[in-house]
Amino acid sequence: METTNTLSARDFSSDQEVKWCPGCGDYSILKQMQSVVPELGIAREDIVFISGIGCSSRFPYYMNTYGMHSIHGRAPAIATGLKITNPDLSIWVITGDGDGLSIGGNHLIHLLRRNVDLNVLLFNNQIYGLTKGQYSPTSELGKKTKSSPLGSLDHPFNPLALALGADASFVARSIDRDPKHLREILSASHQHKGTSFIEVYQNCNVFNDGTFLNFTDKKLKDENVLLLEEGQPLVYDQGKKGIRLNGLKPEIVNLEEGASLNDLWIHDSRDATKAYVLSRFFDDSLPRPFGIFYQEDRPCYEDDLLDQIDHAKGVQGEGDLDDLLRGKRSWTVG
Ligand SMILES: Cc1ncc(C[n+]2csc(CCOP(=O)(O)OP(=O)(O)O)c2C)c(N)n1
Ligand code: SF4
Repeated sequence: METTNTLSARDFSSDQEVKWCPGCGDYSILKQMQSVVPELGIAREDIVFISGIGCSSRFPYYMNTYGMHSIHGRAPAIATGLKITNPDLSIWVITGDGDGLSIGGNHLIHLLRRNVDLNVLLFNNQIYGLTKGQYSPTSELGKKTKSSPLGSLDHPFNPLALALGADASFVARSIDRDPKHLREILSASHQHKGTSFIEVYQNCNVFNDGTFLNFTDKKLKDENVLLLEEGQPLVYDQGKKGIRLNGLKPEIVNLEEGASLNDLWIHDSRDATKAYVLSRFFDDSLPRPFGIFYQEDRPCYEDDLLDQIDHAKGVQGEGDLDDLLRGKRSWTVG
């Protein structure tokens, strides 16, 4: 058996022609994944990528591992079944904001509350890419698209607040244009036992170009990106500004005008209340956080299920499928 740490990124690149538009943010996410998996020390045959439908969902074709481009919105259900029957696999669900939050929204929230040991990567480009630019559940209010020519009236989802509300045990955000950060978050999500939910901001340069410019443009990103580091004060804008809490209300303070580092909010990813407050940094009045918002250790669904089956077998014996199907009330017609 060859383990991944004897392999390189090139070994994880499949022979399939990549069919994303030139310049699409999906390329960077693929590249970071291909360079992280060799460091995880897992056998290649023990890694599986399962996606739904969308541009992002073409991802499994391009990873030289097992994979399945499955049914629209249903990757969580298929991945759950696979994990239960093969608990040793490292399983990655690849989905988009349309696939995971429109048609697949229900499947996603139930995966999160069950805490199956999987990694979910939601590529959020705030648009339906594959079907050529209709608004999605994360598109901003007033968004003009082919399906909302007068502007969208739908209040958008905040994916991280949704994940926290569904009691996800690992919740993080990263972005296609920060490769190092994305690789760190992918590794951390693999280390976490339970469902890891990662929102990745991804530029669709054809149908929604520049949506995340505030977080990628050299001139804008310092003022708008807040990198979360465990045990560290919330500081941004090259150390000039910070965030403090007034009760549970976040306030921006200027460190060049007398505010002290000692007054700042210290990031603790095990604090669910503060994670929720961070997830609400969602408009232009506060910088946008990137990193691990929340993590907790909680029993995984597949472990509990397998224990329950073992216990039932201990009490009732192995069981026999034919007997079960025949039941106690079957008879032979003479
Ligand atoms: C049952 C069904 N309904 C609708 C579609 C059309 N459809 C294909 S992909 C998609 C949305 C894709 O958006 P997203 O998940 O954001 O992925 P992206 O293409 O942007 O990566 C839709 C509505 C479909 N293929 N099947
Ligand atoms: S349509 Fe958008 S998301 Fe899809 S491949 Fe092209 S740039 Fe990427």
